[in-house]
Amino acid sequence: MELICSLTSPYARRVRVLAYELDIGDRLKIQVVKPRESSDFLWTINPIGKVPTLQLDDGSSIYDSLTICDYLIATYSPEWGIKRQNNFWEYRTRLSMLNEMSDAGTQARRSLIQEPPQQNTADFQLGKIHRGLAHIENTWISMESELSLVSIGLGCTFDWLLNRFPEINWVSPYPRITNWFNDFKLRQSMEKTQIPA
Ligand SMILES: N[C@@H](CCC(=O)N[C@@H](CS)C(=O)NCC(=O)O)C(=O)O
Repeated sequence: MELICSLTSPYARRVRVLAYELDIGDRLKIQVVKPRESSDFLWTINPIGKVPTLQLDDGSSIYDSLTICDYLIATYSPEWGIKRQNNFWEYRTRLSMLNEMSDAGTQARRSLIQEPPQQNTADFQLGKIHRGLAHIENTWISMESELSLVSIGLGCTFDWLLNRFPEINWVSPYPRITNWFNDFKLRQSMEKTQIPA
C-alpha cells in the first residue's frame, strides 16, 4: 500500500505517525506530491484531490486521513483502537475538532499570503484555533496518559501550528499542552515524521 501525501500536511502526518505506532511503518510506501500541482494524478485516485490518500495494492483508494487511520487500525491492530475508545462520541468529536483546527489554520495561512494580507479573515480563523486549544488545555483530562488517534492528532496539529505560524505565541498561553507536547514529540513515531525544515 502506498500513502500519497505531502510531508508538511498535518493530516498526512497523523497517518504516518499511526503507522509507526502500529509497527507497520515499513509496509507503508510513501509517495510525496504537491496536491495542487499533481491534479492529473491525484484526481484519478481521489476525485477530491487531497492528501493523504491511501492506495491499496488492489488499486482502490481510501481517504480522508481519519478514514485511513480507521482502516489501518481495523486491518492491522483492531485491539489498539478498541482500548482507546472508552467514550466513542467524545473521541470522535475531539478528532473532528482537531480537523477543524487544521482546516482553520490552512484558511488563515491562505488569507495571510494574499496581497494585501487579509488579516481580519485570518484572525477569525485563528480565533477558532485558540478557542480549540484553550478547550483542550482546560478539559482534556486524560491527555498526559493517553496514546490514541486523538493524542497523535493533537501532536501533529500543534507541531504544524508551531511551524506554520512561528510569529504566534502558542507556548505560554497553553502550558499544559506545551509540556505534554515536549514529551510527546520525542516518540520515535514523531521523530521519524518530523516536518522538513
Ligand atoms: N479532511 C482531510 C483534509 C486533507 C487536506 O486538506 N489536505 C490538504 C493538504 S494539508 C490538501 O490536500 N489540499 C489540497 C486542496 O485543498 O485541494 C483529511 O483529513 O485528510
